[in-house]
Amino acid sequence: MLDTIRDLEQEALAALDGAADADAVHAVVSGLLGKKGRLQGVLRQIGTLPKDERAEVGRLANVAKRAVEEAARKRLDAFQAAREADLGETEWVDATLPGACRGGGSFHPISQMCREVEDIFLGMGFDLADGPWVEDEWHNFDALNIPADHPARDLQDTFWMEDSNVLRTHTSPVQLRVMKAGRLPIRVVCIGRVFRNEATDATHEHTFHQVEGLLVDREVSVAHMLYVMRSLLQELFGKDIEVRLRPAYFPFVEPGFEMDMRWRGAWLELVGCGLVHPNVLRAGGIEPDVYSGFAFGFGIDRLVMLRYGLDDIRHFMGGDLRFLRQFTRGVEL
Ligand code: FA5
Repeated sequence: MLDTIRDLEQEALAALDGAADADAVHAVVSGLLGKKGRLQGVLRQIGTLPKDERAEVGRLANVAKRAVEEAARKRLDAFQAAREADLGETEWVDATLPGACRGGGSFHPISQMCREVEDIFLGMGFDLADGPWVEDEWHNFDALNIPADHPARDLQDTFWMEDSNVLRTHTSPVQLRVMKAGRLPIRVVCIGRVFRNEATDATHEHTFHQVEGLLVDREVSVAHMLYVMRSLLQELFGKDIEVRLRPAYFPFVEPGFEMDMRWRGAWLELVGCGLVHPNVLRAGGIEPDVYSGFAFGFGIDRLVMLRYGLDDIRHFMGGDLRFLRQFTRGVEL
């Protein structure tokens, strides 16, 4: 039995010498010393020996066990040291490589223009105002000097709700909401979605975006309005932009104008504007003999078309990512 133990020890030491990796080392150790290991198998037969031989067998088994454990530890240390020495070669990271980039989103071109216009007006000291998309008839029409039997109602094709509310056809009802809030003087812009029951074509959408401006104070004149409108267009299209005012009819302003801008040799109709009609001031709870004001409204979508030379307004709501991906400037969120 003593020889068997010595043989097992030598065999295990040789196997450890030849072990290719840490797993092989663990396999040798458990094959010899584990509960079902070969040394345990030998020791289980110790009871069959004469008593005076048993102590020597036990001692030798311990010696063999320690020798194998010591050799295994040394092999494992050697593997670990080799792995650490290789680390610089096998597991290095190039910190200068560009990272894997997730495709970032960007703002819709309409939203980009809305933000730009918003910034310009905030810079001129205007506040932002807003109102609901589902509007009542009074705010959308009556209070704007467009009574039910007035032909001006036909100027805007309207989506009517079953309860006689409407999807707002323009941002002008926000004028009334601001006036009724009761704080004077007023200097606000509202930028938002509007809806018209249009037969759509390249320049007409059923859902588009308008900017509404309202300034109410004492002794406000067309000159103030002209200054603000011209400043806006100069900021958007450049300092040497040429504009003109033409008389136009909107029931909620008097006098009313269209402002045109000269663009590539032609006059483009851009902004509806005028001095707020006394009836509208009254509907908003403002005394027209004391206060006056100007209001203006224009479409954002057609401005964006102009800027990028787009030929069809329906691209904006079309949801085609190939179209939208062309407008990735101004992506900072
Ligand atoms: C109005 O909506 C007035 N509320 C504007 C206004 C405000 C005038 C304050 C005076 C004082 P109008 O219906 O013209 O006006 O529309 C204004 C702008 O909205 C147009 O110049 C155009 O740029 C845009 N627009 C109108 N209909 C459509 C449409 N179907 N699709 C895209 N843009 C449109």
